[in-house]
Amino acid sequence: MTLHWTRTAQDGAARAGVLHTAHGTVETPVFMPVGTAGTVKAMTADAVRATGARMVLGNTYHLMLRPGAERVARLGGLHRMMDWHGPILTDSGGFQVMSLSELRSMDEDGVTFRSHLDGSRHRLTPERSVEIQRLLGADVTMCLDECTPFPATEEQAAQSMRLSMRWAKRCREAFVARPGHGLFGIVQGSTYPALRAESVAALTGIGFEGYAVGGLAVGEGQAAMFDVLDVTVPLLTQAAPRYLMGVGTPADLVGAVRRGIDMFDCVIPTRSGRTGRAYTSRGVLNLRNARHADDARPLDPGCGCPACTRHSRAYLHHLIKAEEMLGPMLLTWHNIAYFQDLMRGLRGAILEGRLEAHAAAVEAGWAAGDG
Ligand code: PRF
Ligand code: ZN
Repeated sequence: MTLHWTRTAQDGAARAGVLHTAHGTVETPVFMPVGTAGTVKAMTADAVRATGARMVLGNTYHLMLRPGAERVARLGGLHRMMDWHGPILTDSGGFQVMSLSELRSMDEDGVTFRSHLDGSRHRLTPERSVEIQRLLGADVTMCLDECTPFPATEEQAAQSMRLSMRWAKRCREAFVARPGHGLFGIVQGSTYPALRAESVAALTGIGFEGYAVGGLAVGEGQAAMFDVLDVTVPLLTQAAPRYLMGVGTPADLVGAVRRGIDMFDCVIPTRSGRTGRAYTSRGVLNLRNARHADDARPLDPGCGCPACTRHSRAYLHHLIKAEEMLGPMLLTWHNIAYFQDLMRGLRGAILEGRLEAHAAAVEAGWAAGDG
């Protein structure tokens, strides 16, 4: 059977379910840590698993440039190379080409670009993107799309979205069905409800194992993002998983789960861990700040990660100030663990039909601060 999702509970628009993949099952709503270049930065695969994470993301763009998709395949695929034996979702490359590469040029057939690493010339088409994701061994393959820049006029957004829909059709045709593997379509259309609806209709007509909402968290702000979800998610089939790409802060995750999103990925926990920021049940702390220098308390007393159970805020502050590698390692571990705890709490609340009260309590904790 191909990759599929089963619903176990519904609370308002929010759903709890199970994603069944070639590398095991994952409970949703799920947050996938980002393992861009074949590693969740600063974490061993065992450490990632110990946070509670069960599915990670990899990137076509980075891995095709280095070490190369065919080389990853020769090394036994991304799972074996990373020693990550749970499910992997790979992004298709289009978004990273636009944000990272130089001298890109897009045409109907695909996108040509120069590597941000060495300036070498490369090309991605829908067919090649799907092939690379197969070589990597992705459980979930994403369609090649264009993440429409924000802001865009309705005309620009329409042209961009319709190109992505033509590419989605080509990705579907190029994708080779294998048990436990699936292809997700990506809804585009910027902030225009009519375009989002047209995009959902186009993708639904083609048929995918899951549907992603793309083109958000690109500068429109949380209120506009939630507005787009309010008009888009109800149009998506109840039967398939829904994935909000590149999102987000803990508050974004709670708001999107309440609106019916099942899957997320974001660099926030990993990237902010490397810059000394910690997400906790009492809000965000910047460990660079001198106010932590003599603070013997744990980062988050409710957290079971090594940073919280074995160390003080003062020590974490010292590690960050001294630019010791362990500082980013511990804060990344903590942040991923916090995001996993947050998702576990949301899943439990949906299963017990108390999501609204739970979300209010979580948000009150962030607002209260840590004293
Ligand atoms: N498309 C793809 N990857 C993405 C996005 C998108 O729109 C976003 C937007 N937030 C993040 N990653 N393919
Ligand atoms: Zn912790």
